[in-house]
Amino acid sequence: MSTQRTLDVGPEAAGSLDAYWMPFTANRWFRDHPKLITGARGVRYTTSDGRELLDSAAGLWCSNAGHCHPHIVEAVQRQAASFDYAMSFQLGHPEAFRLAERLAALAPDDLDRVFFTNSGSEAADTALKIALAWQRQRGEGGRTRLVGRERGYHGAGFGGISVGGLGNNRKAWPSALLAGVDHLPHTHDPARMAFSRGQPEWGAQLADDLERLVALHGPGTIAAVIVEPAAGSGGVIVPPVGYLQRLRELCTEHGILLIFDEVITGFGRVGHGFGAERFGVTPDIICCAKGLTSAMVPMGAVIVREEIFEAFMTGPAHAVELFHGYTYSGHPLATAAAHAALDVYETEDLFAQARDLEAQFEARIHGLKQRAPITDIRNIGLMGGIDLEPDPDAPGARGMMVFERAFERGLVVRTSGDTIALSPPLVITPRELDELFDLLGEALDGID
Ligand code: PXG
Ligand code: PLP
Repeated sequence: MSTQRTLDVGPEAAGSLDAYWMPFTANRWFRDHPKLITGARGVRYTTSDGRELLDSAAGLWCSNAGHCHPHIVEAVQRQAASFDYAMSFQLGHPEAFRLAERLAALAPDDLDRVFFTNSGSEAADTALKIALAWQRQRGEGGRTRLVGRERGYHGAGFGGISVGGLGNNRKAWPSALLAGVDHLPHTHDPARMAFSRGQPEWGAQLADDLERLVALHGPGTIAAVIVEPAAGSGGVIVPPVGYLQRLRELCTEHGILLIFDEVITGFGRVGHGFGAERFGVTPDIICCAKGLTSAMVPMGAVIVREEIFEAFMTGPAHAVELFHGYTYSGHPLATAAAHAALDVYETEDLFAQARDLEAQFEARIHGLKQRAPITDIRNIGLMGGIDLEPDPDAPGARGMMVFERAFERGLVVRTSGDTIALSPPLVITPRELDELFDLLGEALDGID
């Protein structure tokens, strides 16, 4: 057994860092360079040693209303004191029905039926299961194939990693990936679109690859295509002008369901309720999570077209129509948090605020170009990606260095390999946004 590491996290507690196996983390590095957060408010964290940090990532793309928003805190406290939980199968509670209605109203067109989950991963798996089951239900049981996209992220479940397109997330489980999955090409071509602002002009035709897959496997074989309208984890990949429209046309033409995974792009991240609205394309199914509760309590949701729901409403009335669900689907605490987060988005007009901040965000992120060896910068709404040129001898090292240097200067940035992803809380002020980019610029200055 290795030497136990201990850490003083304040007068009230001293603990060991050994038992917790951290998610998507360099665990040994963390034990040697621990960074513990003990408080959060608005756009800032406090650390165990009493420092303040500006949060450029809204948690992990999720604390859209800012941390510990008083309205959401109060709603959750009140809920916890009055009604914790009731059986979620065959019993319901009124607020979950009301929340489903609010989400249906936020989603485009006839995406009017809502299935609750506890995370984005569960939302992605749920959407894929509904898509496959729906095709059977309507007599298209031959449609068993699923199509994702390179560099896509749809969570960490077996379904999500199968349609996902991040090699690191798949390579340890080659035998466990779903059969019958193909991937469209990703849309990031630095040779043609480096440093583009907003949507790149080039690349709509990359959607045509779906026709190749239809031809290859034959008509009537593909159940659904799942994409993030703008990819987040894969490095903030902004859809080329016309790309999502083309994908929509092809899916409609070939009887394929189009699933938008809006776990990141939902709830104001691109200046609208959903990316579907921002990009003017209506999918058949939307997955969401994260900003749904502004990360106060975990929750995800899958919003489907009325027609999809209706196709399941056959057979005897007493029979379960879809054998799927979670103990905590529509959990009362998460439901209360989601209502309160939606209240805040409405009363503080945060989606419009994100739109208003987009020009400043765009100008400042592209202003970083000369600060370090940077090969590309991309932005849409309040999400942005910066690619550092990898050190040929140590890929990922520059990214880690920026993370550490920013942290020392009072800024938390999300880095993944040599890509920096920015997604500040929507409540950030213009002055705080300047502070964020000033600090990031300083962190980048030392990189060569
Ligand atoms: N779909 C998408 C599009 C996501 O971005 C998930 C599904 C999974 O959600 P859960 O709640 O199961 O994590 C996500 C989550 C990062 C990062 O820094 C991104 C996510 C999660 C953690 C880190 O890129 N996205
Ligand atoms: N594993 C076991 C043994 C269970 O009993 C259950 C739920 O009853 C689950 C997993 C699934 O848990 P959840 O519904 O919280 O996803």
